[in-house]
Amino acid sequence: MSNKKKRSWAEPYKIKMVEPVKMTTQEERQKAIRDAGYNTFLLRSEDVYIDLLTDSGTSAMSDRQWAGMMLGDEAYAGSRNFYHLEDAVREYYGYKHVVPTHQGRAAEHIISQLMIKEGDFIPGNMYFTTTKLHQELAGGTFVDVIIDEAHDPENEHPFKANIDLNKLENLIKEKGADKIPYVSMATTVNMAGGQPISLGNLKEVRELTQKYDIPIVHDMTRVAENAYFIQQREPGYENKSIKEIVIEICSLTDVATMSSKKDALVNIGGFLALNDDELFDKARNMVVIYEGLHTYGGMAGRDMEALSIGISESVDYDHIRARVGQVQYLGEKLIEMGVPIVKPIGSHGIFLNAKKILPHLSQDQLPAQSLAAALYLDSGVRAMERGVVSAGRNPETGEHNYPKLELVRLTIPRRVYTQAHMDVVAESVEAVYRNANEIKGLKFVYEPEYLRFFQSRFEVL
Ligand code: P71
Repeated sequence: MSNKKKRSWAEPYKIKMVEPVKMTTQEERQKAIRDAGYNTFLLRSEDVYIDLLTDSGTSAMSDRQWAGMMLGDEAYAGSRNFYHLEDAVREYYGYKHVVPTHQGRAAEHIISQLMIKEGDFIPGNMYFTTTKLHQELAGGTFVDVIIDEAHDPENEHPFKANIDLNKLENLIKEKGADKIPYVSMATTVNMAGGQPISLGNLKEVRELTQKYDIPIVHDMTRVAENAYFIQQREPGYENKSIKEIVIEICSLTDVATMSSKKDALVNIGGFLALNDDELFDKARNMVVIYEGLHTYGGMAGRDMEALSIGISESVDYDHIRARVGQVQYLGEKLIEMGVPIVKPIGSHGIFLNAKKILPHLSQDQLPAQSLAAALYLDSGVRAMERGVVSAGRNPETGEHNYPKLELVRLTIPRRVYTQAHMDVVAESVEAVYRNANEIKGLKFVYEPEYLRFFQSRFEVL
């Protein structure tokens, strides 16, 4: 027998505990989605069969992490678990200092307040909702300097999170380096479809910004997933470990904000990590105003312990191959079915191209929001809108921002669902896609001021 045949691989874990999920009828789902104002954020999770709203805080912890929870030292000050976290951040990411926060946006809040002045500009590789909002609340304006390919869902560039050096340098020259407090660089860009940045590009960005003395703030929420793509795709890195690549990425940046609810496999938590002693003192002082003492920053001791262990598990090759592999499995199925999705397939989810699936709806009719509601109705699969609703309004004109990407995200929690769940999801997406011409648009009936996608309500047009 030829040994050239591709061999299957499976998840590098077995299941020790199960959480039953509720199956619902079409009538029950019809009522649930109407009661939720056609916003999947407002559904009760009990009414959801397969929950692909987000990979944030929804992953399954390992037995080692659960054992770590029992080792929580819930002292107000100087908990042993904080020192374990500090050790893990130093060993796996290489940053000198860590300030724990309750989750990622709290770290964004602190760093934005400390580094941004009124009238500043913050270039970044595509916006993320909370990151941009904190930059704006601090008086700054976000400027997108990602390569153009990132805005084209069909473009198969292997590193769609790369920064366009010309866009970046032009901005620095136009505004002046003193108006640019830092470059906001994310590894695996969420809104672009979970797309990675290459180390080659990051090195060039580092060289350019050092010339102007501009630091780099790294959103490292999914850095291990980015490292996996570098190992798989970037020449020269095929024999490096995920851990080595993660360390190299972090070494090219000055500050990092982390939502540890993703890569780091915990249900809650985050941190700010940085090298500069003076900035660390300021951050450590600010965290006590908003989060808690600097040795817990809004996290319980047990959660810090689970996080330190989660960080070590996140760079394990077998883990990351299975995690990204599961997403690729679902994506490849959908491509085979002819469903338009963002390509290449990203690391944390599949992004359905709602503009293409619902060509009869204008962006004002909220195609991605409508598609997410239709998918829930079909099978109880919960997804998230990532289009015009997420993009919000221009703070000056009050008009909707119209992003080029109008997407529905099927986000895969880590170590939670099986391949059979992925099959059920693919079949439901296919069924919705085949009848897409029957899907009606939606209109806003309630819209809050900030991060409107979370709480807005809609009615069918
Ligand atoms: C995701 C989330 C959670 C989320 C946040 C906002 C709107 C919808 C869903 C959170 C991230 C993230 C990146 C790259 C910072 C945060 C904030 N993602 N950077 O994808 O993906 O972290 O949620 O811990 O505050 O569902 P936080």
